[in-house]
Amino acid sequence: MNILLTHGYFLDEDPKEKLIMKPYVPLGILYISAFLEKNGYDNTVFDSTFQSFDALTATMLQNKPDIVAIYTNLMTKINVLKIIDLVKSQQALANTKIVLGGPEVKNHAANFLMYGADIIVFGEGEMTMLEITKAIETKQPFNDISGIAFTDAQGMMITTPERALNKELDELPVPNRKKINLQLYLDAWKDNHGYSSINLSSMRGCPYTCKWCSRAVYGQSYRRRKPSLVVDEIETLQKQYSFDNIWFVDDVFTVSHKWLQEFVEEVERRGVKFQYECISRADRLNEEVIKLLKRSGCFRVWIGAESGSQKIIDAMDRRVDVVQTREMIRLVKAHGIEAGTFIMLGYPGETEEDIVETMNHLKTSLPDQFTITITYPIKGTPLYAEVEKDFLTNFPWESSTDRDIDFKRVYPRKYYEHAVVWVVNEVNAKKHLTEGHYKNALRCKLRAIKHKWQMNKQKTAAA
Ligand code: B12
Ligand code: SF4
Repeated sequence: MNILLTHGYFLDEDPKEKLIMKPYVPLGILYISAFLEKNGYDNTVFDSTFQSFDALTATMLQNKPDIVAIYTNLMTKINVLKIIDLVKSQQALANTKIVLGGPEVKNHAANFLMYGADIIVFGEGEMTMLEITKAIETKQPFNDISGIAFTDAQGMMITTPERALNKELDELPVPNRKKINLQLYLDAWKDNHGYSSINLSSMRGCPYTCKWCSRAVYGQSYRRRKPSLVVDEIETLQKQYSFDNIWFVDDVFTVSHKWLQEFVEEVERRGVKFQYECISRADRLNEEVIKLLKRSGCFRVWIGAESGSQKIIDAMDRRVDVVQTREMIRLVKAHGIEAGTFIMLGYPGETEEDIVETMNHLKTSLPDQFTITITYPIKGTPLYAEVEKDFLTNFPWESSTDRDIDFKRVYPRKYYEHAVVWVVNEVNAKKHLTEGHYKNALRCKLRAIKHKWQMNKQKTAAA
């Protein structure tokens, strides 16, 4: 069987991501690649990140794979559709089966099938992909494979029963990083940021219920690898590559304090030294946990507050206390760990008062890093269901993503776009003042005033 795994992400085509330049390897398909290999199916990974669509076309035409298996997320969807177009337009690829997986496919399965995909995989892909490969190889029907959707001979969409979550993460082989040129990623980091970073997963799923968050792959679950196996993976990576930082892609790294304690003990027992960055929640931190993070090499922890307004945090069903968030940012910094935080603006019901609270929250806690995005609804989330009736846009599915959706908010979207720049500059002005950089502070303040004026204009126009 000739299997080609790819992911439709072309860094060169994304001016925003090119500026950020913090690429990470596509862990999902590397997990699948390793699992197929372990079960006797060699495969090729076309890692598109540093490649072009033309190079992918050439590889496909040369390889003529029996299966092209593509990771699909919200951002790569349009490119994935282009890959489907490619397969469908080439006589040489007439026998290639298109299999899609990843977070974007579950809630758009019918669209992807109608567009030309052969099989849609819901949730975790390792076992499902193996069964699909065997079925294609032996020309068996797909009906007995759980966790998929496909179109039958009559053109009807068939959805098979859900696949149970993989309880034994420890039995999975580690991502097949040897299939890609990881050095390209490390060099991109080093050249642009002065240090390199590598991604690693120690858990799957999240037990929380934030309304805007997509749980299309792992559901509302929590499964964790044995600490010793995670440390094994780190040690192996250290032998194979030279990198400065590890980015744990885990949804909430500190969700289990027991696991963290064991992990730290394992790291110390073996004397492994590394630096890492992870995501947490304020309610899963306390002084003891922060000390554990520090002891094991954590240099930055992201504490997703999402808003400085408790009203909005509650509307998101985020289940954290904004005061506790501020306290944890302070405590993390006091222990010599950098604090990062994620913020969203434009949530349903968010007024200027809420935005001011968010700004004050950031000014008070002064995290080392923060990112602000404008809320958009991802299909399949409770937020999507909540605002669907208020959609202001109706773009064709083939040429848009959920990120393009606008919905009726307290003020127009443009208002929130200016609010993002306003908040960023107000907070940065405060930071510069604190550090004695008065010129920079003044520059930020002037930019903030300009965007506050634009916010007022948008508000008046909408009234
Ligand atoms: C780390 C991360 C990032 C990082 C790094 C991304 C990277 N390249 O690694 C950063 C911070 C850059 C990022 C950015 C964004 N992200 Co992000 N990210 C994640 C996160 C937390 C982990 C991803 C990961 O490595 N998972 C571990 C691997 C093993 O899981 P997996 O990829 O899902 O793979 C499994 C299955 O999906 C399936 N599978 C995957 N591919 C395939 C292919 C086939 C053929 C098959 C059969 C199966 C299959 O099998 C795999 C193994 O079981 C996920 C949430 C999560 N917990 O997964 C969000 C997530 C993927 N991100 C999301 C979003 C929305 C974004 C942004 C758009 C946010 C924004 N800025 O607006 C950007 C887009 C960036 C981009 N250009 O693509 C959403 C995607 C929703 C969607 N419908 O697509 C997620 C699910 C978060 C969420 N819960 O809402 N992200
Ligand atoms: S936002 Fe984070 S804590 Fe909330 S459900 Fe998603 S992964 Fe879990």
